[in-house]
Amino acid sequence: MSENLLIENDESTGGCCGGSSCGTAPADEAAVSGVREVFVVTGMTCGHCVGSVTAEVSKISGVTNVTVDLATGHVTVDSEQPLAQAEVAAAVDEAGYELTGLVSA
Ligand SMILES: [Cu+2]
Repeated sequence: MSENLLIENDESTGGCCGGSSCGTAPADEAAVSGVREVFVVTGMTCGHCVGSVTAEVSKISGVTNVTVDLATGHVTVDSEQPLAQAEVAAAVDEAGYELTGLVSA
């Protein structure tokens, strides 16, 4: 009985990676949530700043993910629907920093 299980496992793993569905896995994540915008925020100097901005922007309704690149000041915001830049700017301002613009992807 255990031999049958082993054979089944072997077949399923081999079929998975040989199939054409492999390439669709990474793209799936980006396609799920609707909108991604990248904003430029000035004034952030350390991880604490990043945490403050991330916390405030995450509070905006519909926001699913916030990623801050401290080196560039780029704040990547994923959301279920398009956000008003003024709304994001207000959140950034609330954290104590300034949103200066939008990076076009
Ligand atoms: Cu800081």
